[in-house]
Amino acid sequence: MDVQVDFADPTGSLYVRGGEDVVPLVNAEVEAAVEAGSPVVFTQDWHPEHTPHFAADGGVWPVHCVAGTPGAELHPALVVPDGAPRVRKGTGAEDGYSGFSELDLASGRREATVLGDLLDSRGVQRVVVVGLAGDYCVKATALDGAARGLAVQVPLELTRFVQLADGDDERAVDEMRSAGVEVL
Ligand code: VGL
Ligand code: ZN
Repeated sequence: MDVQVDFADPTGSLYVRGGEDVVPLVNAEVEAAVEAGSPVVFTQDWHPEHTPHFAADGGVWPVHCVAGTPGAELHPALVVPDGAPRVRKGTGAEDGYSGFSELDLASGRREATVLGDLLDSRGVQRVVVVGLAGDYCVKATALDGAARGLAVQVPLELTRFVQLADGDDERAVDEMRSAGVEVL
């Protein structure tokens, strides 16, 4: 999830502390998955210049991951296997958290991304959710995955938390565990 410059690089506009440290571990997980013949999907937070997701437009976040900007690129040290699908989310007037769906803040409707179909078409029953950030995108994706009936694992070594408020990391872990996500 969202191993992008704005989150994972210390110069990023929404730097998640320690984000760069997960990159080599994520690479190892990706390599292991590829060797096992398992599909690997990369997500990118991919926002318009103006969205109610940003503080400037009524939301909570600094401007980040604007479509097509350097900050929205995947981290340069991230190894992306040839042909690995990318799912972009947060692309409209939406929140950008779950890889499976986007909430259109204007209409209040939740719409599916391609991720669910992609996993279904490959017969995937178990997913490992890694990357950034543990209290937002990783959590939302893990919860949606569990709600779809997937077995979901979140290895804590492979994520970092934004922690807008103290304890957000523990609350996110509790929430995921309560939903049946295996937090390792
Ligand atoms: C995320 C904050 C704002 C995430 C996205 O992908 O975790 N967090 N936008
Ligand atoms: Zn975002």
